Amino acid sequence: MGLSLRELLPRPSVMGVLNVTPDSFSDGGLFIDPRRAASHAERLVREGAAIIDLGGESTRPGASPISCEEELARVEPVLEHVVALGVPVSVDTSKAEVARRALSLGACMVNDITGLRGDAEMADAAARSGAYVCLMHMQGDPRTMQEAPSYHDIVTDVRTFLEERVEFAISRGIAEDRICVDPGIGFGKTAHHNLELISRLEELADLGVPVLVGTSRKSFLGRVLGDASATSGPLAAGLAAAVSAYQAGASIVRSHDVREHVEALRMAAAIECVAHPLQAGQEEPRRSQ
Ligand code: HH2
Repeated sequence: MGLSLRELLPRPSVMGVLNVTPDSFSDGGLFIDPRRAASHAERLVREGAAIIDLGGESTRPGASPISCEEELARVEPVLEHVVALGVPVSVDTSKAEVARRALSLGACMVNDITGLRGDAEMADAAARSGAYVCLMHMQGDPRTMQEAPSYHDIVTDVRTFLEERVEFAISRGIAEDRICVDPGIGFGKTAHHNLELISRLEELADLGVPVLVGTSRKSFLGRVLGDASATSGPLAAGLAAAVSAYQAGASIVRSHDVREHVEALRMAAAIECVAHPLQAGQEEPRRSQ
């Protein structure tokens, strides 16, 4: 049984990003060395990360996929150090074999940017080990997703997709209280799509499972600020986006800059507590059955 995801990661929680890749869009190459990765993980925990998201494959726009062996060779040497810190660990992967191995070494969550569509064995791998699962929306795949993203209505389309993915996950044996959903900021979306998703996030929060949002350092932040060719965005803009997402119902914020996000979200939570004392600490509305 164990804790529900809401108990493990109460709103608001910060998920600290640890990319052990040579080519991630904002921190590629920094933590390839397992000792540097382990000490960065320690720092993220000190700064208040409630969970560490360990990723061995970049999903930046234009990224090409890597093999399972390559991904495991990056993730495995770091995983045991991070698990030893005593903080929950999520593995950012869409490969069932990587997820299985990481879960067997102590990770407790699978963060799958394909929403369990990338590998037919992923749902089973997560269900068998009782893992927590993050189901993310992405239009297309990282190689081509930013070429011409198009939606009928971005929020309705993403909501319909996530609702279907939650049903799918439950049908494959993953407990509803172990699932969170993510609109996939920057994954097959224009800057305007991302802004609209954040501004109407309540429409996803009412699916009844926690919503995770990752705006940290993403290029739309730089683009909104006027740099049309930005490939990443500044911290202050990311914090504003994260706080807006929280105010619209997000529970978990995925970030590279943990201390700043923890401080900003604590402040936003303190204000919410004063504004809505009766709702403070209450569960979000349940999904209608
Ligand atoms: N964003 C990235 C990677 N994984 N997972 C979820 N659930 N939500 C996100 O928004 C998300 C994610 C991209 O950021 P990063 O890991 O820093 O970059 P890269 O994919 O280049 O390693």
